Amino acid sequence: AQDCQVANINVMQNFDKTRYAGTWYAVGKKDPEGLFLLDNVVAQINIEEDGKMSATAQGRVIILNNWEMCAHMFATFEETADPAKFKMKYWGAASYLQTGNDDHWVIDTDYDNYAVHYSCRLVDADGTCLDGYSFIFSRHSTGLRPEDQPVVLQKKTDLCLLGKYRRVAHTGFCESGTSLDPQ
Ligand code: AZE
Repeated sequence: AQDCQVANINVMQNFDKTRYAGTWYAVGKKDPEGLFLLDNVVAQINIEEDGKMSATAQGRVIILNNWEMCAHMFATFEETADPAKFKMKYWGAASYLQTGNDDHWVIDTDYDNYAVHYSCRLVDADGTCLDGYSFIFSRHSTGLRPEDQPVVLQKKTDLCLLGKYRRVAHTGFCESGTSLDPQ
């Protein structure tokens, strides 16, 4: 959708949520307005016994008075008419973290190496996205395989977000005892 209309964005065909399940490391992100996950973002997608998709995610955030912490987040997903488009309800393990109801669209994935995620929070009057975010996920914390980079570059272009992504560092911040959350 090079007209940048949110309604014309192509998502993954024949999306298979069971193959999407498992651990994804964010290796790139385009931020929305306001507070957001900074780095060390890891998502774990689960399929519940009733077949519904859920997720946990973590990432470094800075809240309130420059308080740096590892945010532990939970999400449930509501299916829509398009199998690659979900409504994601999410909340934090601690009450001062963010809650919300965002779109969760899977733009493209090979399930084994990369996934391109997109969420538009606010569609402008002209049909383009006024406020949204996107993650480039990898099954490998080290980044994308060289052969996946051109595919992802094309998807960033299709989303009209080329040049708006930042690399997501994985420094181990959320892996040790640095979390101030209740477990
Ligand atoms: C996502 C996919 C897996 C589940 C979740 C995701 C998004 C989480 C946020 C969290 C924001 C937290 C903030 C805390 C202060 C897309 C990675 C829940 C957007 C800003």
